Amino acid sequence: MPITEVDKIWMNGELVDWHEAKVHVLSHGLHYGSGVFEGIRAYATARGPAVWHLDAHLDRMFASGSIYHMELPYSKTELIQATKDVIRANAMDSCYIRPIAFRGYGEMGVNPLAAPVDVAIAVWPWGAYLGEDALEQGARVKISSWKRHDQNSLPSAAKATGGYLGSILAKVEAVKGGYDEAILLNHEGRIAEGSGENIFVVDRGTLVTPPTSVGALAGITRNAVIALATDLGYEVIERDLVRTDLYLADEVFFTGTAAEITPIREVDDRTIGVGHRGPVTKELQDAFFAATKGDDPRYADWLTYVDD
Ligand code: PPE
Repeated sequence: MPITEVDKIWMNGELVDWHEAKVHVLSHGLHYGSGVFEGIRAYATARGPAVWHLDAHLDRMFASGSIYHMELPYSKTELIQATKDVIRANAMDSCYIRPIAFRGYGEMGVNPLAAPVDVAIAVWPWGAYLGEDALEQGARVKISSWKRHDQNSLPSAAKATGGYLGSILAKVEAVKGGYDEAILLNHEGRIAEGSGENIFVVDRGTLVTPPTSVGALAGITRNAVIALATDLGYEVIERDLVRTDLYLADEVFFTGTAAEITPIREVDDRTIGVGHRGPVTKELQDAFFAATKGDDPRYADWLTYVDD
């Protein structure tokens, strides 16, 4: 998806012009994938833009850094402020937010410990991840021939840049095969997640999602959907799933910051349920978008208002 350029990017403590937010070609992170990042969204509300689960996203970014011995040179409070500053500087009503911390320029060789840690936060408008259509009609997905990396190769608790090479292999295979998205199994054949989303199935009124131990990212949208569904009276369970559990489900959907809640209408050329967004997925989308817009006071804590 092409990036829509805006004016400023927050980089190492300053707001710099979009085209000046540059790094050296010998940056450690470029060569070895030594970076951690987040994807966050801010939504338009009656009180101006509000960032969805900012705290949880920044906590995960610090956790990702600590797994890789990467201490971020800013506090959480400073990064909250920086996020608000960059949204304000670009006059965004709603946007996608991409904080990244990576090993910068100054050292070569695999050992990153002496390389500086650079931090940037960019924002831009980002529409529906798998296309506007998919939010209603559902996406067509394929189980990938590429497996989700093992917990003891690349831990899924860290949202690290290098880990996305596996997602890239799976995504390109899916897209070249004419599908919208890939689902990765782990090495035991359990459903792990999409290339950039968690996955849920609806099985006779119960929501089922794989536990993170299968190698899925502990998605923040996943947690929000579990809470919303529970509040709507659904039972939600974490249980291992195999590919036929998807084929036979009443509904299947992805969750993610970029993907939000995207229904899946086909898996491996098999129609799921009614063949488009099912009623439970719709109910969850409605609850989700009401909360993101600040229309549901029960979830007021999940929003950080930029102009407070
Ligand atoms: N699994 C993976 C592999 C993943 O990348 C994401 C987010 C999720 C699950 C869902 O996590 P959460 O956003 O916390 O609910 N993927 C981000 C990056 C997508 C991209 O193409 O870049 C995102 O959605 O922002």
